[in-house]
Amino acid sequence: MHQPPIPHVRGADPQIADLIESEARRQFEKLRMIPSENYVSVAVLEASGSVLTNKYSEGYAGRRYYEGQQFIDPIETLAVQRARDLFGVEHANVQPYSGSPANLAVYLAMVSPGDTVMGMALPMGGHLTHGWPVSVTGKWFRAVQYGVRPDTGRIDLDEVRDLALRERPKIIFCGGTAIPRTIDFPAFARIAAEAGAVLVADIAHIAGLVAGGAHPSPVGHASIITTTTHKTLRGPRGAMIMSTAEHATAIDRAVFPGLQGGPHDHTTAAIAVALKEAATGEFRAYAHQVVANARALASELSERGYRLVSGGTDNHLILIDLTPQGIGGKPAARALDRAGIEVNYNTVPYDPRKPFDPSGIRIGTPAITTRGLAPEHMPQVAAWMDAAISAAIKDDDAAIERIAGQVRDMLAAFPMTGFAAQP
Ligand code: DSN
Repeated sequence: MHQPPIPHVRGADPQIADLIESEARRQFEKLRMIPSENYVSVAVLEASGSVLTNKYSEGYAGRRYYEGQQFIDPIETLAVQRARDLFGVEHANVQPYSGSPANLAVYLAMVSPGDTVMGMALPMGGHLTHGWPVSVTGKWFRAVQYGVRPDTGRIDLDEVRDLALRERPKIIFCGGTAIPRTIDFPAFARIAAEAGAVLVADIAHIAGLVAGGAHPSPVGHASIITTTTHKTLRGPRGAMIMSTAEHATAIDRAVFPGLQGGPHDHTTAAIAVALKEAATGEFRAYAHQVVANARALASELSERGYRLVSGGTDNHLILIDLTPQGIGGKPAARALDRAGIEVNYNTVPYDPRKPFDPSGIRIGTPAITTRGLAPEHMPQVAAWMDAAISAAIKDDDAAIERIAGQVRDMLAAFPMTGFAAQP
């Protein structure tokens, strides 16, 4: 059953209670390998589900537009201080509702409609809000986009430099959603300085790795850093913008009143709890284990003939081009899900197929590492993935069902925060 228990939801709304319980069990029984997902602690869940949701707090600590902030102000101040301490930044704003609003606030703070901005193209591993044409950031700004080299699957920093010097963007985003390799923040900083741009590091995917010392930090290189709080950082759905003191006022004004109204105080409290957890030695070990698991899994998959974009991984994420297997990303992801392995279909760089039916799948180890899986389990995980994809190619439903049962049996031995197998 769900932890903490939800008897009041059950009393008031059995339909929703049933769905929440089913989702908790689904999360318990599946290898959750979407790289942007995780399992938060029960402490984070409790803070998210607290009476803080009842409160309005437009403004910032000590400067609010509503009364009754006696306890909200210290909660937000603690969250801000913990973010500053954990990442070593001069300023933190913990109010953005999620990653896209955080990035939009950066645009509002730093540029005007029509200005040139630069980011990594979405199909190359960037994010919608880094200037992709269908996003407001690609419609309202003159967005120029960089990618990865077709032969290496890695960012070509000479190409980034040439583009930046030619186009003179006001801001340059580095980071993204499907980048399996270390981001070279010092190199991006040198390019931004040469081009007269402000460097923005979007570390949503790797924030927990940065906090845990398993990925280099952008601090000292990017003067603005955005992140969600719910991926490798293992907090609630939310986001933060961190910056040098120079940009603090512009960022704060852009978040509120520029873009948002009242912050979600229950989320702020849960972010504070997650940041406290992320400052522990246990979390550092977790961050390193996430990377060790991804490396072990990448090596197993390579040995089984899978084509990994960039040839492997340095972080939590693996992008697989399934073209050699002769199956699209979408049918593969669907088969894997039925086999108890949850991933997402994804474009690969230079994908000849459409984004809704792309060539690849994107997998990651943050959630399975939280469950307690270690590198010694990765050969089995790779074998199951391989068997499920082969079964999908052969339409072998029985094999897929068999794998789902084996995954369920294995995971029964790995406790999940948020679910108790025995009430
Ligand atoms: N949802 C994020 C991810 O899955 O990477 C992107 O917005």
